Amino acid sequence: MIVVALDPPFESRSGSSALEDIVKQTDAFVSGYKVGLPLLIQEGPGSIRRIRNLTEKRIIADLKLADIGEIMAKVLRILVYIGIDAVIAHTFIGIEDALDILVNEANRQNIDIILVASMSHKGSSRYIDSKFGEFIRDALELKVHGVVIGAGKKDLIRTTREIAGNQLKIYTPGIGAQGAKPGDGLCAGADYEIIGRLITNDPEPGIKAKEIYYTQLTRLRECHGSR
Ligand code: BMP
Repeated sequence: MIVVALDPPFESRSGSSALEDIVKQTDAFVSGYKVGLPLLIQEGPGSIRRIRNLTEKRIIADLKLADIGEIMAKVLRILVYIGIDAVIAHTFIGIEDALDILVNEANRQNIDIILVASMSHKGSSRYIDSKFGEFIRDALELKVHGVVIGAGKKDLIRTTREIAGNQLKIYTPGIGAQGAKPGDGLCAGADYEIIGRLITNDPEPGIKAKEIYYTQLTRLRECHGSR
């Protein structure tokens, strides 16, 4: 139920094997990995291939795509080539000539699309959150794999689960460094918790991931009745 956000630099380790160390140590306890601009800019696209060679878990490319459809489809084809399984895009760009083209290409390439429905930072309330209901409707209309909702937004997570049932996977970032606790997203109804620094900055990322995994299980047992 953990998706590790692999955003360098990794505080407690240096050198070219830092990324490999984290993936190898955490692989047994996590559901997938999320890679984004920090990794791509710092270590290049080859870094995704290096991860691919180490794990069969899902690799999610988090470029928060927000462009015209043809360009996003082009980016998706390149990402497929380097071994990713899912791509995150913004929802606010709209369906016509944008998300419709991206989703068609993703379906052709057998790639999952995850849409940003609400973010974990405070500023998300200014514009993004005011369109939340429409974003979820768009995600359902497009039949995408899932949505991102900040782990602290428990009401939005609950509402999404109520509206979407199991048609959307819910990914919740904002755990640890940003204040929410492991299990907060899951207890509100999420499927996965996206966790970066709490794991990647730990001197023992494998032990930390294992500890978080068992915390998630305990929290889920405790909160199950009130979900
Ligand atoms: P951390 O656990 O270190 O705070 O990292 C969170 C990760 O989730 C980062 O990769 C960030 O880009 C991503 N993220 C987020 O924090 N909030 C969002 O609303 C959406 C995200 O993708």
